[in-house]
Amino acid sequence: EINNNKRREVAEAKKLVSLEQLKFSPFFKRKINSLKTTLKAAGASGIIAEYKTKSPSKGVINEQAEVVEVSSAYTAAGVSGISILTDRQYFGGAFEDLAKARSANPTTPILRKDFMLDPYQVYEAKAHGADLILLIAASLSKEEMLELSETAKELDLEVLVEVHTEEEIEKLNSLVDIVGVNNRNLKTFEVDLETSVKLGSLLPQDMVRISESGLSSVENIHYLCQAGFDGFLMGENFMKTENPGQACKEFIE
Ligand code: IGP
Repeated sequence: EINNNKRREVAEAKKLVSLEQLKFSPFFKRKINSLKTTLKAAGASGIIAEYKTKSPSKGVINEQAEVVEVSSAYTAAGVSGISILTDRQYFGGAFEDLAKARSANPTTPILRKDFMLDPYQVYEAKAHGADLILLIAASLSKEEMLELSETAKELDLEVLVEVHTEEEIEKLNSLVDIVGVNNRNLKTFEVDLETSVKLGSLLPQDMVRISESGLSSVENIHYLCQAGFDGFLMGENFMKTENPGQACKEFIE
């Protein structure tokens, strides 16, 4: 259902803005900030902090947090990367949020978090200042994942693939930069950190890996770090507070 809605949304967007027009964005000329590099840097916090104002599992999370303020505070707190939701329907996101976060944080790796299914969306990501895109293995075929990865590489973007089951690992390709294990079952919304531990052990040894969703304590991070994870994607734990940037700062300290 999400995919069908997205297809419709992309078809509408294509009518309004052509690929050629997207290429005129000044963000097309910038050099990307590599999340893979910041995650592997000595002393990296590994925290990838997310900006999202609502979600299907929680409804409204935060109504007043402003993207420039929050993303700048995330950077100041020492995150390794930032994730910005651009999906409006389910997560209350917007392209403007991505572009604003980019302008406010010129050197922080930024992920466009959305449901990608068409190469056009990879151009959109680039045009609004993203450094990497997310491909959700559960909703794409191996062929689609390869095509979207190729487009990302043509535009010098990094590729993060999200997996939740063992079978989905088969869909990885050689262009993938980072694998994210989603601890949240997207059907039941249940979270289980053991998903990360289990799938992490099945990933290629040298693959940069992050654990996503349901992380709320320093103990969670230490546990996953010991299981070999390089990064930790956290949204709600920060966004549910009145001051997400401050919450992130205190967490990293
Ligand atoms: C963040 P949490 O539980 O910290 O808010 O989760 C992130 O992992 C979650 O937003 C997410 C997501 C996604 C959102 C993971 N995969 C795919 C949209 C689409």
